Amino acid sequence: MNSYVSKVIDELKQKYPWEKEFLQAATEVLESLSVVMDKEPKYKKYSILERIVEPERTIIFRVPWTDDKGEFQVNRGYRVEFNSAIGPYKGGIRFHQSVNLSILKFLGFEQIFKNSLTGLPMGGGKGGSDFDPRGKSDGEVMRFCQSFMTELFRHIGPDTDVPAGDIGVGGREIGYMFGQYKRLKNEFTGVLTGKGRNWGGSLIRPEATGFGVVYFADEMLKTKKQSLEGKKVAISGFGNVAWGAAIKANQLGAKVVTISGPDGYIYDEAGVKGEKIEYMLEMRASGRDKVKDYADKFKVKFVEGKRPWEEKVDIALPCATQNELNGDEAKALLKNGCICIVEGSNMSSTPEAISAFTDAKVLFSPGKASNAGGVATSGLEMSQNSMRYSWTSEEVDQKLHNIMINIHSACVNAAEKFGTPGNYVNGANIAGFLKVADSMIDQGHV
Ligand code: 2IT
Repeated sequence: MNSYVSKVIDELKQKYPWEKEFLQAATEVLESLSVVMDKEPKYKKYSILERIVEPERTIIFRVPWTDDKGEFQVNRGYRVEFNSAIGPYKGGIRFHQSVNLSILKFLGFEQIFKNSLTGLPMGGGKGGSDFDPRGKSDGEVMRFCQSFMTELFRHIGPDTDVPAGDIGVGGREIGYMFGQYKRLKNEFTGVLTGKGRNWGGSLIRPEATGFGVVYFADEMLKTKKQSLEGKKVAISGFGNVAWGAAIKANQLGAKVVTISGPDGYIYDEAGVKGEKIEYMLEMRASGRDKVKDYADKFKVKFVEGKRPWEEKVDIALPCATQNELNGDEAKALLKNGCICIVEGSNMSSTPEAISAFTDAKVLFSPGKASNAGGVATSGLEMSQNSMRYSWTSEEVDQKLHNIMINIHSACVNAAEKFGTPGNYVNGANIAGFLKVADSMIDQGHV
């Protein structure tokens, strides 16, 4: 490994030993950049790596709210404004009991490179709270969102930082936060994306992440003269990304046989399609967070406490959360003949899983490339808001599809140029990095 890279990784490990997820994400990116540092001494000269691993600004705040019983509750709120070299900070907000600074730094860091890959002018950021949305009433969610925005509003803006949804934050939460922002600022602007279609949201934004994952998978398969037609697909999760991926995979002729939740996974030999896909939305709206409901309703196999990677499939689309596919599961997929793994969630695979895929030379794409369709369509929402105009579904879908094709070629080209053809991890990290790093150099020592 390049000595500048290993020095920066060592320093990070010493400074933030408890930030497990952030160290994992940063190590992966920096290791990919070793070859770039060997070739281009300017990045060391300008301390680009030391700067890029440090968020420009981190905001941590108290979120007090009152539950339906009138009892006082307190959560922690965060916004990590990681990098604004190529545009305003941009990235989702996650509401989940596991949220902490390490997870948001990992997500914000990934977002820098992902947003760069989209080709749109967006910097990297991420936010959230350890608020647990499970079993909360609409009123509780609204009061929580209003309180969260009452602090956050002073730090964001359409030209400063534009949050969106992530796990636990969908159209309803964006609506409550947008309403509160508007009230506090007396401004109707594109300060958030993922808005409702009646009030500035982009068509196709809800579907975009999952559609993009499948468009990307299609491009990867084309490099091997293959397609999705007739392929068996395992999807994990049943949220927004899994839902969009299931729709598009069906449209392109694949058969989706699994979805999953924190309670286990379901296997549906007849295929997750038609009304069954729409049922995923109902499961999400119920706030129960249980995929067993699907098995009960459609009378299919439910495997408790397991993830779907033990099933025999051609393609795996992890669309649930980080580190949801480990080394043993990767080996099980490979043993069963899986040829293509496309991450829909951020950092779905552990480093051991990635090594197993890379060693086996199967098609593997990291989330920052293959799930970039979500934030790309957020970028398109920002453009429409700035123009005070809206595109049709077909126009947005076409632009999304082109963006995914472009990201795919950017990854393939960078991987090849830097000596690891077919390695989408290196390709995505390098292509995403170069644009941001060169912009940082152009803008001086900031
Ligand atoms: O991880 C992601 O890219 C997102 N949650 C979407 C971010 C966005 O700003 O649309």
